[in-house]
Parts: sequence; C-alpha cells; structure tokens
Amino acid sequence: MRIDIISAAPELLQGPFSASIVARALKANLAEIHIHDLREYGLGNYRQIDDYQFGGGAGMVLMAEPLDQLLTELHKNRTYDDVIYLTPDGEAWNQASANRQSLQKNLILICGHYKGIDQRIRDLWVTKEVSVGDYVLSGGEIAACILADSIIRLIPGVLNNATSALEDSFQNKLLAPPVYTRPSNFKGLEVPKVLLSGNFKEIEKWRDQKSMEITKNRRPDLLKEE
Ligand code: 6GU
Repeated sequence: MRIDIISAAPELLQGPFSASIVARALKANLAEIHIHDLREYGLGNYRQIDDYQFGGGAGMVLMAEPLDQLLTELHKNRTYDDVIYLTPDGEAWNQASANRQSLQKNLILICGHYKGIDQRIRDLWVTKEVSVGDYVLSGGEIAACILADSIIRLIPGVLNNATSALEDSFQNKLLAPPVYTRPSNFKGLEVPKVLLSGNFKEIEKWRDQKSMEITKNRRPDLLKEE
C-alpha cells in the first residue's frame, strides 16, 4: 500500500506517522507514505498556490495549476486506485470505508485548505470525496492522518494477534467492552470477577453483553443500520 498525500501544510503530517503502529508498519515496508508539499509546485517567484474566489466571498481557494501539475507528475509513475479529496462536504468515512480501502494498492489524498480547492481539480482528478465527521477542521491534513492510520492498521501483518483489528469497536458494528489490567483492586474498585475466572466462554459472553449494553446506550444508531 502506497499513500501519497498532497498538502499545503506538510508540517501537520509529521507527528501521526512517526510513532507507534503506523511508524512500525512504514519501517517494516508494509506501507509507504509520501508527503508532497504543494508549495513546490506554486506559481511564480512567490510560489503562489492560492487565490481569491471568482464571484467574491471571504477565503482563499487552492489554485488548479499547482495541484494539476503535481497530480500529473504522480500519475506518470504509477496508476492510482483512488484520488481522495478530504473535505467537510464529502461522504462520511467509517470502518467499512477503511476496510475497503485497505485492499487497494496506490492512493492519493488531497488536503484542502482555506475555502477548499478549485472545483475543476475535483472534476478532473478526484474519484472520491471524504469527510471525517460533522465539524469543520482548519484543513484536510488531520483528516488525511485519520484515513491513513485507519487504513494502514488493517494491512495484514501490521497488527499482531494481541492487537487484532477484529476486536476493535465498529469492526462488528458494536462498541468495544471495558478492559482492565493489574492490580485487580484499584482504590477499592474490583475487576469484574468473570475476567479473573479463566472461563473463556463466560468471559466472551460478558464482553458481548457489555458491548451490546454500551452500544445501546451511546450509539443506538449503530444497531439500526441496514
Ligand atoms: Cl476531510 N476536512 C476539513 N477541513 N474539515 C473536516 C473534514 C475534512 N471532515 C470533517 N471536517
């Protein structure tokens, strides 16, 4: 899996890929992330990448030419399964989207900024438009990190059995049950006895019950889908 990320603020993309599970996956060559600074394709001496919008209105728009040049360059070297534009008006990202995308080979993520990108880039290049939730972020970078992280952890070999993705919240459309570790009594709060019982059938039953209870309380919408 190769992910190319196009950004006008590439500094925002450093942290999330430099530690923990994703960093290990990159180091083990199970995934590649290539970050491209849009500014390098900017126009003129000032490397301009944004401009005022036609028709008026506050906020700058990322210009078509720099994006088009960079996208052309990337497509010269390989074919891409999808070109995804991160935008609050995109389709909602969820676990099913991550599962689907994790089966693909080459992916481009375009981070918008300010008022977004020129519509013609969306018309010409973008194959999917994705939002990570009903709120507005300052740019697409944090959303791109969310996509990359949620995809990369699903690539075979990235997680070991102990951290298996199959038991995550949402993987079975339920929220995850509570977990405990030592000590068994903390400030007078006991770990549920069943978890200490060694009876795996009972433990599984307890976890399923808790999952269902928590999902019903917090996210009843998850139980209604389909
Ligand atoms: Cl993908 N981008 C921005 N800027 N804001 C968002 C978003 C994306 N998803 C939710 N809010």
